[in-house]
Amino acid sequence: MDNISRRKFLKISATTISAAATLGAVGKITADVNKISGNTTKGLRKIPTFCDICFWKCGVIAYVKDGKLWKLEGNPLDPLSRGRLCPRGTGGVGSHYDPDRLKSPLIRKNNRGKEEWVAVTWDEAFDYIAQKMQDIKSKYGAESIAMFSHGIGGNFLKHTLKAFGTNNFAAPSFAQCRGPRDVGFKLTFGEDVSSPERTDIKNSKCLVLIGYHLGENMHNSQVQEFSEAIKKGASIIVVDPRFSIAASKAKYYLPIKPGTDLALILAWMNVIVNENLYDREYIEKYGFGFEQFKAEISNYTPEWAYPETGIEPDLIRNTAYEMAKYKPATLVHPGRHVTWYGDDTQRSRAIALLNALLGSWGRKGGFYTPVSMDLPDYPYPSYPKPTKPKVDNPDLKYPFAIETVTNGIREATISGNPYPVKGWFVYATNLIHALPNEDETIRAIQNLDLLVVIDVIPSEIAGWADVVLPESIYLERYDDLNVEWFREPFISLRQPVVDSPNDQKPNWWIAKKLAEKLELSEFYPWENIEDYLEYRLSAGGYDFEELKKTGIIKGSPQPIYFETGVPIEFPTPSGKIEFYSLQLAKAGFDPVPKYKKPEEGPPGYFRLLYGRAPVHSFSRTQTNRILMDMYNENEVWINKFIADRLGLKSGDYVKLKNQDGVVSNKIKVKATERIRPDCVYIVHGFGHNSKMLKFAYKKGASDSQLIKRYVIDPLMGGTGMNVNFVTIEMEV
Ligand SMILES: Nc1nc2c(c(=O)[nH]1)N[C@H]1C(S)=C(S)[C@@H](COP(=O)(O)OP(=O)(O)OC[C@H]3O[C@@H](n4cnc5c(=O)[nH]c(N)nc54)[C@H](O)[C@@H]3O)O[C@H]1N2
Ligand SMILES: Nc1nc2c(c(=O)[nH]1)N[C@H]1C(S)=C(S)[C@@H](COP(=O)(O)OP(=O)(O)OC[C@H]3O[C@@H](n4cnc5c(=O)[nH]c(N)nc54)[C@H](O)[C@@H]3O)O[C@H]1N2
Ligand code: SF4
Ligand SMILES: [Mo]
Repeated sequence: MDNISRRKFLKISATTISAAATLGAVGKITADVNKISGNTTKGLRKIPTFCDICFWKCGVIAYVKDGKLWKLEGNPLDPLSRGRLCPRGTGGVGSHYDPDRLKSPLIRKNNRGKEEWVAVTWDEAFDYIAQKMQDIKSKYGAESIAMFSHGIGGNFLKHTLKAFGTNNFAAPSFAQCRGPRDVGFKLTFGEDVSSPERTDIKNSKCLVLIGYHLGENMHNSQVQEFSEAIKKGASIIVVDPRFSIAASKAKYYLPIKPGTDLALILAWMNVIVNENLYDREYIEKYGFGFEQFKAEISNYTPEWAYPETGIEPDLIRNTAYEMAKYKPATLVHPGRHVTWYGDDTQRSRAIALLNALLGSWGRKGGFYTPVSMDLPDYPYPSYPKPTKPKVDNPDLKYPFAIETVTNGIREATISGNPYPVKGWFVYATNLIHALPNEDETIRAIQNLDLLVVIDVIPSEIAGWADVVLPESIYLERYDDLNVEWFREPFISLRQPVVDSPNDQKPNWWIAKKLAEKLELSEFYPWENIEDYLEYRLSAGGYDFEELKKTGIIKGSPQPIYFETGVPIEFPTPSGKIEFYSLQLAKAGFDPVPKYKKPEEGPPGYFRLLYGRAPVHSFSRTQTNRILMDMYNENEVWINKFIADRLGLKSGDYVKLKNQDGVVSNKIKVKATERIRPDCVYIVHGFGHNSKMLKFAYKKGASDSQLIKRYVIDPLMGGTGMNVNFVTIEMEV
C-alpha cells in the first residue's frame, strides 16, 4: 500500500493530529542551571533533579517559589531530556499536590482486601514488620521472603533484604515487558537492548516500528529522536493493527492481523536473502550459521505470508526493498513491551536477525554501543549466602531467563514449590494491574504471612496489604545515583525539591530504619543518604556539591559505532552473530524462529489489545489532577463498520466481557476506521477499583481485569497477554 492508498484506507482524524502535535509541543528552557541561587526558602529557586513519572529518568529543573513547587521543566544539560519533558513529566507537579496520597503508615484492621486500616507510627509499623519477618525466617528461612519492585527507588530496600538473607527480587519490567526482547537479542548478538534502548533513531534513514507506538508511548529521548528522524526525511514503516500516531507519520503502514508479525518478519528476511539484498561483507565477517538459517527461511515467501498477515505480497516486497536500500542505517526497532503472544522471544529474535541481515548492529542509524561512567559501589559488608536457589525458576524451567520472573514467584507462592514463599515486599509496582490474571495474584497473597506495600497512593495492591508504608514522592527525596548506559556517559542526581506534606518518608530512610529493627545496622555505616552519595561520588573523583547544582555530570564522549573504533565483540557462544543458535537447539527450541499460527478467539469475539496514552503512566497517574485534566477516562476503539453494525457511536458507553465471563466497568466507545475489525483497543491503567482512590475510582475500564488468560514464553517465562477476547455488552 503506498502513501495514497494508505490515506484512502484510513482517514486521519483531527484527534490524531492534535495528539501527534504533542510530539513537538514540549517546552524548552534556556536557564543556566549552574546559576542556581542559594537555598533560601523564599523567592524563586531552580533545583535540578530527575523525573519518576516513568522509568526514563529525564533530567528536570524544578521551580520552587516561596517554598512551594511551581513548575517542572527539562534540564538542558541532561542527555535524556535535552531540556524537554514529556507531558507526564511536566504534570509531575500534580503528584506532589495529589490529595489522595497516603499520609501515614497503616496496619490492616480486618480481612485482607477489605481496605480497613489503623493509622500507626513508623516505629509501630517497623516493629510489626520486623517481628513477622523474624517469624518467617525462623520457620521457613529468609529466602521465603520475596520483593517486587520497579525503578531505582527499590535499591535500598533490596539492600536491606539481601542483608536479611533474601534472594528473590523481581520487577514486572522483565516478564511483563521487555524480557523476551532482551533474551531474543542476547541469543543473537550476545548483548541485550537495555533501557534506555541503544537504538540510534535520530540517525536512522529507515525506521521500522512493529507495534512500537511512539508518540503514545512517550519515552522522551526516543520520541525526540523520532521527530528528528522524521524532519530529516527518514522513511518510516509502521506495522500495527491500529493506525497509531506513529502510523500517521509513516510512508508505509501495514495493518497486520494481530499475532502474525513473525510471519511478516520471516517473509521480509526471505526476500532480503533470496534477492541478495543483505550486507554480505558484514555477515561473512560476523555471522555464524548463515547457510542453515538461509535454508530454514526458504519457504517463507511473501505469498505464503499474505493469508497469515493480511499484508499483500507486493507491500511485503516493497518494504523489504526499502529497508535494504538504506542499510545499514535501517533500524528495525525491537520494541519494548513485547509480551504479547507467548512466542515473543522467537519473534524478537527474528527482529534481531533482520537487523543482522541489514548490518545495523553497531552501525550509525542502527544500534549504537552504549557507554557509561565508572562509579564505585559503596563498600558494604558482604551479604549472607542464601542456602536455597531462587524460587521463580526451579530446575531452570525457563532456561533463557536472564532476570527473575515475577509470575514465577507468584506461582511458587500459590503452590509452595520449590519452597514456600510467605512474605512479599512490594515497592512501587501495582501488581494487581501489572500482572495478568488478578485472581492468581490474590490467591498468592492469601498464602502470605506478611504483605508490605510501599506506595505513594492507595493503589489496588496497597488495598491487599497487611502494612502500607507511605513514601515521599520523587520530588521530595534523594535516591541512588543514576549511572546511565547511553550515547554519552553521565551521572544524574535525584534530590529533594520540596518537603513531604505529611508523614511520608523516602525509601532510603525506610530501608535503613527497617535494617536497624532487624539488627542489621552494620549494613548501614552511613548516617544519612547525603553521606552515602558523597562517598560514592568522591570515590569516583566527582564533586557532590557541583552535582547538586547541575543535576548532571558528564564524561567525555566515546566511540559508539563499530566504524569509529568500538572493539567488535559478540559475547555469544560462537563469538559471532548467531543466525543459527546451537544453544537453542540444544535446549530443544527452534534454532531459527519458526512461525506458528496464533490461536483464534471464539466466533463473534474481538481480540483485546492495549497500550499507552501520551499523558499517563500505567496505573499510577489516574489520581494526578493535572494529567487527569487532559485525559480522565479511557475509551474502547472499535472499528467503525462493526460499531455501525452494533448500532454504537462514539461517546456511547458499553461494557467488555471476556471469554471467561469477566465484565469490565463501563467504558466509552471510540468508533473509528483506525483499527482492524478483528480487535479492539484500550489504554492500560484505568478502571481502578481501590475504594481509597476516590478520584480515579471506576473511571474507565481495566485491561488487566480482562487479561485473565496469558501464554507463558517457554524460553524465559514472560507472560503473553494479547491472548484475550471480548464481546461488547450494551450498557444499561
Ligand atoms: N494489563 C497490562 N499489564 C501490564 C502492562 C499493560 O500495558 N497492560 N504493561 C506492562 C509493562 S510494559 C510494565 S513496565 C509494567 C509496569 O508495572 P508497574 O511499574 O507496576 O506500574 P503501575 O501499575 O503504574 O504501578 C506503579 C505503582 O508504583 C506506585 N508509585 C508511584 N510512584 C512511587 C514512588 O515514588 N514510590 C513508591 N513507593 N511507589 C510509587 C504507584 O502508585 C503504583 O501503585 O506493567 C506491565 N503490565
Ligand atoms: N505515555 C506513556 N509512555 C510510556 C509508558 C506509559 O505508561 N505511558 N510506558 C513505557 C513502558 S515501560 C513501555 S514498556 C512502553 C510500551 O510501549 P510499546 O512498547 O510502544 O508498546 P506496546 O504496549 O507493546 O504496544 C502497543 C501497540 O502495539 C500494537 N499491537 C498490539 N498487538 C499487536 C500485534 O499483534 N502486532 C503488532 N505489530 N502490533 C500490535 C497496539 O495497537 C499498540 O499500538 O511504553 C513506555 N512509554
Ligand atoms: S519520559 Fe516523561 S514521564 Fe518519563 S521520565 Fe521522561 S519526562 Fe518523566
Ligand atoms: Mo514496560
